[in-house]
Amino acid sequence: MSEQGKSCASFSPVKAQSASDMAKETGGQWNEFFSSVPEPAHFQESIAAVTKFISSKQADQSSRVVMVSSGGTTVPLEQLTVRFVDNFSSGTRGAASTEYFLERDYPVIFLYRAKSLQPYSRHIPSVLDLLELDETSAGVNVKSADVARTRLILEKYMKNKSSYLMITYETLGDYLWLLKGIAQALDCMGPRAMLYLAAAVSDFYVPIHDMPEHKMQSDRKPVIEFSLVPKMLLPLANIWAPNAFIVSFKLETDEDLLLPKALQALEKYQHDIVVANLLTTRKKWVTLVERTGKVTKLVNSTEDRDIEELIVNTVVDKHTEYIIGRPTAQESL
Ligand code: PAZ
Repeated sequence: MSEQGKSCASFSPVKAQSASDMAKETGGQWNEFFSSVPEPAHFQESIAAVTKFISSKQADQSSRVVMVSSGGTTVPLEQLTVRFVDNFSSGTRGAASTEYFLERDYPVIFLYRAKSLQPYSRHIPSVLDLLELDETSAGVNVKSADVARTRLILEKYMKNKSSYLMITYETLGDYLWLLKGIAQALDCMGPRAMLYLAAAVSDFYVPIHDMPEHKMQSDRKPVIEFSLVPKMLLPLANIWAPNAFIVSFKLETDEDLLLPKALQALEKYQHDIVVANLLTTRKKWVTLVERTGKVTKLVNSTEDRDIEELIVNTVVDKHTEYIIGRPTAQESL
């Protein structure tokens, strides 16, 4: 990477006025959301770790940083939570994409749902099935058929483990608190920062004041009233990290909705790319939609390749164009 890096104050966001006005006008909704879901217990430590990680990269003017979000979110139904609503996401997209960003020299903040898939270890679902007893030495060996594959994974992990920072969340509230904090911390990187939002985030939640404190009893039908989660892409792209390159993901089950929804999101939130995918075919093909309206279908033609390699390589090229196209510090004055 050879483009010039910029510091925090040097950029004015290139966003339509309507989106940033709308973001400011709807500010009350985010305030209401954040006052109705508690801050995660580890919030301050997580943001301190993120800030330290970013500072260690910021001085190198050619360095970029990407935050990859990954996995589903839980929506608690009780304050002392026994039950929650969840979704299907396994975290494959985020964990695999992180590996390919590391291959492209991006330091990664990996914001992932606890117990969802992680980079490198995702290739080894069961450690016990990989091992065998060595009766001669009374030790343990990796089965000979798996040695080459395991060694390759281990080599990549050892090479890259200091270039990514893992931050966990569990609930929708934890996720959004951390997303906001990380985006604000990343704003200092200007256009060299990328947010790659692969997590499957709930659109519905129960505010704390609408939730029973204790476990719901089973002597009557439960009545649960969900509220709509405000659209976080609006403040993310217009207030929290207005200079960052932002890639969101859109999942649908009805193909007819895929493109219209992606175009609508770009128009409304003024971010950079939507990667649109269908539940059933998400590992085979995705459609990349840019703010200009350009649409590119990415198809994974081989079984032994991850589609994330294609997505990440395409998005990295677009990020390069984005950085080059931004005004320099002097030009934006
Ligand atoms: O985590 P996974 O690999 O099982 O699935 C990836 C995905 C479908 C959650 C992701 O590609 C995606 O579309 N995320 C955004 C979902 C949405 O909120 O529309």
